[in-house]
Amino acid sequence: MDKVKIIEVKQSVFASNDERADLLRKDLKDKGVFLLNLMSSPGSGKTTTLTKTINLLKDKMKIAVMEADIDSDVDAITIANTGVKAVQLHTGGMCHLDADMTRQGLESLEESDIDLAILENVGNLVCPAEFDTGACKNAMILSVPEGDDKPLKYPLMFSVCDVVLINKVDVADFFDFDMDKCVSNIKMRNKDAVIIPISAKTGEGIEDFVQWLADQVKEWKVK
Ligand SMILES: Nc1nc2c(ncn2[C@@H]2O[C@H](COP(=O)(O)OP(=O)(O)OP(=O)(O)O)[C@@H](O)[C@H]2O)c(=O)[nH]1
Ligand SMILES: [Mg+2]
Repeated sequence: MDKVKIIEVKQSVFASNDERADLLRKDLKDKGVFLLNLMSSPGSGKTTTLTKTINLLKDKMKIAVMEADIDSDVDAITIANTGVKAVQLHTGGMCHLDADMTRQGLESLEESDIDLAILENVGNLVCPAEFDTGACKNAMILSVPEGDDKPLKYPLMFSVCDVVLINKVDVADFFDFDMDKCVSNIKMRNKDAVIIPISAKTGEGIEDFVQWLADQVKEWKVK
């Protein structure tokens, strides 16, 4: 039997993605489900970060993950190996998910009582930032090898994010990456963004992200 389900999600036929996104957020609120949308360029460490995060949180809350990619099921299998429910969403070549595609993904999880649903969006610093998925919070990962100038080049991605994880700090010595410059570039785009340097490889900083995430889930459920 296949390890994970693969769902072909279809682009929304609805005119207003923003309205669909607000509706999805309201439904999530009513059900007490917190949805995190995780974005980044390909290979910055989304799946590795999620694996570490899930291992620290899975005994405290019920987690389910949607892995969105143009093809393959490798990320969903990686996440399913942590023991939480994971589905692979195929976007039919699209470089992002919209709110209705996200709703199709949530329905395909076929799970009740989820506390935390996570969407690993398609790896891309442009299109995913343009479409509200209906998530309660947006997270993005910028990894050290990509360079500290990315907030200057991709403003929207940084301005829509609630938290920015600066990943792969374990290899910082091998790159001309200026952490202070990076933080100030992010703050220029989004003064309210929470910034957490991490290494998904060594685990450095992951507990700080887990704490941030657990606080968001708690806050979403009580309000
Ligand atoms: N040195 C180092 N390597 C890392 C770290 N995090 C991830 N990697 C490596 O970076 C590569 C890509 O990691 P993934 O977690 O697959 O990245 P992703 O963002 O999920 O990639 P896509 O889903 O393809 O967009 C893998 O070889 C990881 O082992 C880190 O903190 N440090
Ligand atoms: Mg991945």
